[in-house]
Amino acid sequence: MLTVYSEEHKRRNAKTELHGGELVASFECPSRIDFILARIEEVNLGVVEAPQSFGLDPVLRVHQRGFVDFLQNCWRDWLAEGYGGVALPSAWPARGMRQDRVPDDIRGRLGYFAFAADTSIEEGTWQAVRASADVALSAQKHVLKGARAAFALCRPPGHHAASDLYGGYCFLNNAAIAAQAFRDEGAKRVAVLDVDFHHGNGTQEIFYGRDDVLFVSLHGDPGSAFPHFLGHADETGKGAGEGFNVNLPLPPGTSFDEWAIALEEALRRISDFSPDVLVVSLGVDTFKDDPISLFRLESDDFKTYGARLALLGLPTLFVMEGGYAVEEIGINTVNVLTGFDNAL
Ligand code: OKP
Ligand code: ZN
Repeated sequence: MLTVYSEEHKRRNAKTELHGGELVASFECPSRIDFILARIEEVNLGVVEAPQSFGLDPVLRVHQRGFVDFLQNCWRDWLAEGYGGVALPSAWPARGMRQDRVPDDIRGRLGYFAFAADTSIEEGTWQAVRASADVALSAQKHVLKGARAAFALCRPPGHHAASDLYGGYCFLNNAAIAAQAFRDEGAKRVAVLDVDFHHGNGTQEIFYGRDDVLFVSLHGDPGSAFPHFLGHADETGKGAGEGFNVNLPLPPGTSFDEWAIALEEALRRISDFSPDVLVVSLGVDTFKDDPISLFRLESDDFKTYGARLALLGLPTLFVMEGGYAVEEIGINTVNVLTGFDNAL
């Protein structure tokens, strides 16, 4: 399987993250990618190539212009305030407050466009974010042109980013941008399967009113896991999108046996939809030793479910999302991909 990868990801090197009431080293760190690339080479997964540049047009198909402008200019605007630290939100347009005015003040804009306080914006963040979207689009083109599968080694991840919200380490929704590109380039129906431990609230929001993109997610129940405010089973879509959003929340401590039962339900829903193409939001933070997640998958389980995904028989684009057990992230991620390849 071909991999697309950009060195630009290194420009995203968050100095800190608010976690458990402390400012700690960010879990979403550049070395995650080093371990994945090393493993890709170790097992000879296939060619690794750099992305092409697609500009912002495909990004603006799923994200609002004002939000993209904010991301692009945020660090400059924050520096202009003379602050010494990283750009973080600290006040939000919460219940009862105005959401119909986007503040000019950068502190107001941060709160307006962020849904969580875990994700800093810093020097280089935008450059890495833009490259990550190009990685997804470049891999998408390979599948569009007939490859059975391709791997977009995206960083930063994307599935928490909504049309005009960032947070959860995500800024632009790489998987949604690629799914929309498939639609714009001829696919009639696209399925997105999100296997990251966390609910892909951004992807859900982007496609919630649509019947041409099915979103199916297996994740930690929002009753006990980030992003806390979306991802329940009764979120099934709205309007034309009713019935085209499938959430399969699972409790803390879920083992592979239990997870695999939910996966079968997910795959049934996808098969019933008969999509032209599958986008997999591939987070491996379902691993038992992940430092911020609550499931119990073992490294071999990733190979097992990779093989199962291949049996859907669909052209498949894998888009990297989470995974924070850094030492094992290469083995776990590439196990999904080799499991898939070996089942063909
Ligand atoms: C991103 B992805 C803890 C605050 C919450 C958010 C986790 C985002 C996961 N410092 N952290 O879905 O893997
Ligand atoms: Zn995650």
